[in-house]
Amino acid sequence: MQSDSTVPLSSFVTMEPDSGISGLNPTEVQIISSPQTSNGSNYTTESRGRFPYEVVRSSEQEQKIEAFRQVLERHRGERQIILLQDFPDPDALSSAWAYKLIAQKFEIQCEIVYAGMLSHQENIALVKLTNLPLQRLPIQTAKTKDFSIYKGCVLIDNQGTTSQLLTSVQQANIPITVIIDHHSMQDDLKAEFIDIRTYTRATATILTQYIQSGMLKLDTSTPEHVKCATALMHGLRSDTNRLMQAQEEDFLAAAYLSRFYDAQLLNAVMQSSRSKQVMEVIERSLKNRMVQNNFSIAGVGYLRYDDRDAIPQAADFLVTEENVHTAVVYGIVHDEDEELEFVVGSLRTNKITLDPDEFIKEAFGQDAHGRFFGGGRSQAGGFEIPMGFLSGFTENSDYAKTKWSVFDAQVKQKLLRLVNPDQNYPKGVN
Ligand SMILES: [Mn+2]
Repeated sequence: MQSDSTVPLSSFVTMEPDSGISGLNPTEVQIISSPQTSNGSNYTTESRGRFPYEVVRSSEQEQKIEAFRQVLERHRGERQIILLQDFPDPDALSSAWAYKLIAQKFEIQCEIVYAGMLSHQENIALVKLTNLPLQRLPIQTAKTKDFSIYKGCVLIDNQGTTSQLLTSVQQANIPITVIIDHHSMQDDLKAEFIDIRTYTRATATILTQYIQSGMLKLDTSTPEHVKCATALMHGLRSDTNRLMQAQEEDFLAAAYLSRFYDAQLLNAVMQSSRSKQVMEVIERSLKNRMVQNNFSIAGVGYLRYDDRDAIPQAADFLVTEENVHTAVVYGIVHDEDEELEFVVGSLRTNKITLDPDEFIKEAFGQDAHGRFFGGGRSQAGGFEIPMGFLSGFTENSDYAKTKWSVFDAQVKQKLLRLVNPDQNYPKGVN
């Protein structure tokens, strides 16, 4: 990798990873190999099993678990709606399922819903092979749906900014009961219980910790438990780049799940192949990419709504190129149902000092209501910019080309401003 001096420090680069990039705060989780805790008094252990490692929780973590338990207890017997991002990924899917199973222990019945598409082959395979309880709730249906049966709404692996459904649920005056996420803080949402850990690699790790604390006793003779543990393992692996970016707590969660998951089932989920459309988008991204300062940037033109997940898959692929630490892939996604178009993009990075959330926010800014066009978590980010008045009329191919070239140039300039700040914005020189 090139030396950092070629990439001028700007506000999106965090040199001192105080938010936990270097690992968990050592006072938060302690691993012991012997019954004595090394530094003392503040820890309580769960009952020791036959495994040589046990998680020791700080009193702060114990309080969080207790608060979670109390919230669920307060809502015993109610129905809740779990909102996922419009394009749910394995981390979101598995974590929502784990929440649903935990909530069941409190006789809370949950429906897991999403508004968009399951377009990634692996996600379709995950849902099909595990019978993951999930419902698609398109936004048109949501607009007329009676939400009054739900006493609360739950956001898992998102904070509402990536779900079109939140507006409908809020209009129905359904309170947000729980938010569990690991993305950077988005809107200032109020909820009865919030567990947002921006230093944690996967929401599946957080849910696994809740399970491990005794909120759900996993049992290998219960197929649903085995499948959910397998889904969590997949979610955790997929948000940590197959554990390569996993931290101690993720490995611990994975170690715990390894007692329950079905390795063959996980293998079957991961064997799913890429669709032809995804291959074509990857091909376009390869052809169109420009590499500058270790950033690979590629516009892929127009995509159908159903193929939107090809964008992150192309970014995953581009970031594997030698001398590239960060890839950004974007295109114009056409939503035929709503007659709307969006510029949609994904960022993937291996550069530990690059914060995708800040990078995306800095590059694209906010809309008229002060909402950012995107954000991220460690090593990944995304954005979605509504094209509003400029949506549509792409059946005319000359016009479509012109429109794409304008948006392509605009997105590139916004990105390049951060990639080579000096080159694009010479200070005081015109
Ligand atoms: Mn996640």
